[in-house]
Amino acid sequence: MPIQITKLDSSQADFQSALSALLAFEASTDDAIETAVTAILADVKARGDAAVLEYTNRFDRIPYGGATSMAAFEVSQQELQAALAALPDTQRQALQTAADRVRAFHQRQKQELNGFTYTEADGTVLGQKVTPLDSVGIYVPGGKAAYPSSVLMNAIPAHVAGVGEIIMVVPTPDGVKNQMVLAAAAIAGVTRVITIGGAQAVAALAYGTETITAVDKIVGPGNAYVAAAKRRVFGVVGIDMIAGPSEILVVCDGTTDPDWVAMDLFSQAEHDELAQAILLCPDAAYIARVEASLNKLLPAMPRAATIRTSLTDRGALVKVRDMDEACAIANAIAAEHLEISAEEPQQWADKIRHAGAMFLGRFSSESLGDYCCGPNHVLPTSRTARFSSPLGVYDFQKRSSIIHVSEAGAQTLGKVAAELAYGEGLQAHARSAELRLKSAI
Ligand code: HSO
Ligand code: ZN
Repeated sequence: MPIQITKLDSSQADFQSALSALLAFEASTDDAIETAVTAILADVKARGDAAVLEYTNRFDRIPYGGATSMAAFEVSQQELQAALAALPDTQRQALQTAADRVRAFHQRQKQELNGFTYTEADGTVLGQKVTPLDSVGIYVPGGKAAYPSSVLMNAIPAHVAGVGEIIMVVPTPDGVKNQMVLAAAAIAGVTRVITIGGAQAVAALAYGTETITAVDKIVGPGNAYVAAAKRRVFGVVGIDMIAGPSEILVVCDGTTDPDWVAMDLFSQAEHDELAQAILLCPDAAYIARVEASLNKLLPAMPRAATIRTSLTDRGALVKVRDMDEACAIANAIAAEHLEISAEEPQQWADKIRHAGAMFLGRFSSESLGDYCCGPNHVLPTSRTARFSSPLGVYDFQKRSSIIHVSEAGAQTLGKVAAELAYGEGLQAHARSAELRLKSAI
């Protein structure tokens, strides 16, 4: 059966509302999940390791009657190295190449984040000091979304930033460890791996337990329980974004092999039934060719069912007037991934302001970016690219202001501060500034 993908035309009167309906996505908030997560967080906060142990044995169905101490969930550095050594050579080399390239890209971000100081005429020095976070937790999902590439994308920027302690947690349903995930941890500079997951792992990282030192920030994707737990511990610790389903928007001028574009749309659709894959193109005949490719290529896909649901429920083929209009619509969509599959992509890229990552030219398939180009694959979804950025070194650094006022500076600034402080009715502030005036009264 052909894929029932939505077809839109930007010249239709109801185009804007059809597009809005297509883009509408709200992460479901489930009261039952919220209640369960609240209880787990409180329990781990109160009982520490004992609670984490119980939940892990129960939810992850740890075999042989379950673990009797948290030590059973600790993965040693030797075990990580052994996992790396045991990978097939080609897989180990690919992981290594990807890690090297991701590291090289993120090193550039670090250089851009140098602090600064400047000295005013009266000798007052002002500046900004950048420091890495002391410790972070990286959540890695178990089961079907256990991606080694995501271990690299989360841990490497933290490592490059200079974070001292990088604790990775990963659940092991039925006690089964994902060897490639462990191997990725070995390469990425993770300092500690603990095979726990769910809200209990988030709680352990946020509050600390007898065996897990509380971290300063928790990053990484997870299921609805993990997302709810991260939202709730925000404030006690920092968190990254709460990622929504994957998205790909292809803007094509009609010159790329339609099979390539079809497979690029599949590549994100295969992540999730809720993933979103959209094509914008000014050439109606070309759109028909892409649709033919979609139907031709789908049956051979192992994840055909997921792809079909994603394309049917949330995908679209959109005929636009011209490439300029495609760029305007792309800005409105603010997609996580934007491919500009066109002959001269730069002219169109110049018009794009909102996209998590831009892939320019027909050879830049989004899948290359997911694994090994170097830029991060943790990107803003659900139109949040309007105001947020890819995960980066800057997410693992923070800034402190530096203020070193000279004696001369205290004279001029003291009068300004005192004036404003009296205006705010804050006498101690005013006096604190005035006591440093030479003519102190
Ligand atoms: N495309 C995903 C990341 C990923 N792809 C991991 C493959 N593995 C983020 O939207
Ligand atoms: Zn992907």
